[in-house]
Amino acid sequence: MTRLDEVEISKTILCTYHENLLERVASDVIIVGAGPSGLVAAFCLAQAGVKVTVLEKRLAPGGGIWGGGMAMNVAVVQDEAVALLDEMNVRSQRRDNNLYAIDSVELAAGLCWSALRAGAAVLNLVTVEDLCVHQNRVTGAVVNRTNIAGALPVDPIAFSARATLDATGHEAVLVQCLRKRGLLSATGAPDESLEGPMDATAGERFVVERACEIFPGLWISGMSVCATLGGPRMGPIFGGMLLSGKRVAEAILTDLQRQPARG
Ligand code: 48F
Repeated sequence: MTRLDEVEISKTILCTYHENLLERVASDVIIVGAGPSGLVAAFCLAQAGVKVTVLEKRLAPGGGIWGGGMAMNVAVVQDEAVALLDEMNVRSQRRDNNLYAIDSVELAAGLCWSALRAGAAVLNLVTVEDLCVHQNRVTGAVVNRTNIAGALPVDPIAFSARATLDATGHEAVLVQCLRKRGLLSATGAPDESLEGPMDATAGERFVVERACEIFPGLWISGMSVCATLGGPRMGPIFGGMLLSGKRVAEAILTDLQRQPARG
């Protein structure tokens, strides 16, 4: 075995991490939340050549995927999502009624792997506390280490992006940052919203069709869409989350291509 110097191991971590952090302080797109919708959006945008940075507050990316339904680690999707899973090399097993079952661990790992291999970066244990807003446009995220955020009197730092995606799930954390200051009112988005009771068909359609730019520079996908606009919850079915991420990525891409003309 190679003779090891402990300090050289430390230097390798420090240099590699901080080189990466410095590289990621400015991105085309920041995605907040590494759940199913955020990871698919990261994959699609990175594949299109966009510089994407995913910020995840927990140790493990994957969001709600790991728990499947009632902590049984099986994720279910409908047939519309299977082509996307195939593209990401995630295996699914066809069951009855056009439903497909996926091992939750394979889904979480497969989405992470695909997003990384496409060129996205994922920074874990980073909590987004707030947004940067300049001239009525979101221009980036205010971030802190998860163990520090809200626990110690330590200021956060800022990351910039041309587009920021709120993929934080039921909490819609970034939307709430604007809402509590009354900044969403002018956009026509509701000042308050409550997820509706469970309706799988309507909820799945809602998260795909209503994924959008909710405020200049701020986009929503996945459960953030329901939490922001008051759509129905859909329970343990994941196809809509995946397709919502794809849909929002396509919309962001179109917007980025138009942005230089905006001046
Ligand atoms: O909740 P989550 O999986 O969001 P999603 O992509 O998918 C929802 C489904 O998992 C499930 C469902 C399916 O029927 O309804 O709920 O909409 O992932 C959200 C991720 O965001 C992270 C959080 O840890 C999770 O991994 N997150 C939340 N707040 C922050 C954050 C924050 N302030 N900063 C960074 N990450």
